[in-house]
Amino acid sequence: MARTALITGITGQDGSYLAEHLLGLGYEVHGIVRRVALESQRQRLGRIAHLLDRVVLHPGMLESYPSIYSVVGRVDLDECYHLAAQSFVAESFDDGFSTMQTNVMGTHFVLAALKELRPRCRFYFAGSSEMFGKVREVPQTEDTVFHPRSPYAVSKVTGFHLTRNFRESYGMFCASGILFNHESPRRGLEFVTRKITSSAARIKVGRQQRLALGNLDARRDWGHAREYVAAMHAMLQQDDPDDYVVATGRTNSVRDVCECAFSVLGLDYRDYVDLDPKYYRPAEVELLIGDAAKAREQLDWEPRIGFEALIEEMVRSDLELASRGEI
Ligand code: G4F
Repeated sequence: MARTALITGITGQDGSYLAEHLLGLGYEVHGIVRRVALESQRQRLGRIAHLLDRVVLHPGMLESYPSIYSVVGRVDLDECYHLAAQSFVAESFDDGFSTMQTNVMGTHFVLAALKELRPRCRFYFAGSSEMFGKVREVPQTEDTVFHPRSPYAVSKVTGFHLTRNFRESYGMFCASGILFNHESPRRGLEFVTRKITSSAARIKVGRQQRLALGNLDARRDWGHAREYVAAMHAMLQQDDPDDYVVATGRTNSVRDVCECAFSVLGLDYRDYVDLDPKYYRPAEVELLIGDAAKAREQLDWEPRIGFEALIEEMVRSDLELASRGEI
């Protein structure tokens, strides 16, 4: 019999790739989406438009326990992937309260509803390398101490501990992925890689003149989202629940992204990029680089797409969109 999975955040970058991955494995896939998304499908369901006849969408909101409870009660779930969150770090400095509300309470609501109604359902929590923040060691592993540097990161540390607490207190199968930055042509336009690739493409076709950025020296461990969702699934197939770092083990600066993206189009980023203090964060995470040895050994997971190939894929996709006037 087909296994059934629920994805919160199914309309996002990771949710859309995960839905494809699970459908490919024969799963029955359900997703929670805001009611407003069902009413304006073209704008809000774009990433899963090609999957709409193969997934079941339930209107619901993370901010409401009754809403989550009712969806969880409706479907006999084997696995739940909790990806929905306010995931833009910069925004969390502007409105820490709603980031906390959505990310902390939302996670607690999903865990509590599963405990009540589906205690045998396996649960995945989308942890983040932002939890390492002001890093205590390089590279970061599952044992590295957290030092979160933003309301977003604090919310993810709390969600991580909640997840572990449900595992240890109630014997539920709850696992967390500590995913380092992962990008793709489906990345939101506000995140730095996509901001750069979309701007470079728009500049190339004459739809934009300049690109304003913040800290060019920040370094991240950037992988491809399509590969990272396979690790999420693998975590829920283990004999015992655990936490795993998912990363490439390579770090690049924001400047490297600029150089790579513009050079794909035969341009020099130095001719177009301006620094704007508006994009600096009150507290920055300077360097992230993960050691995914545990995922390699236990999940048999390994990233194959390198940094340059990732950025080039994003640029080429954005060039098509920019040529059609869609970005
Ligand atoms: O692309 P970013 O906004 O991603 P960030 O903050 O690293 O967070 C992303 O990855 C996390 C995993 O580690 C996720 F948990 C999180 O949800 C999200 O997906 O910024 C990357 C870096 C930062 O250091 C930022 O200061 O780029 C720097 N940056 C420089 N100029 C900029 C800009 N970031 C953005 N978004 N926009 C700029 O203009």
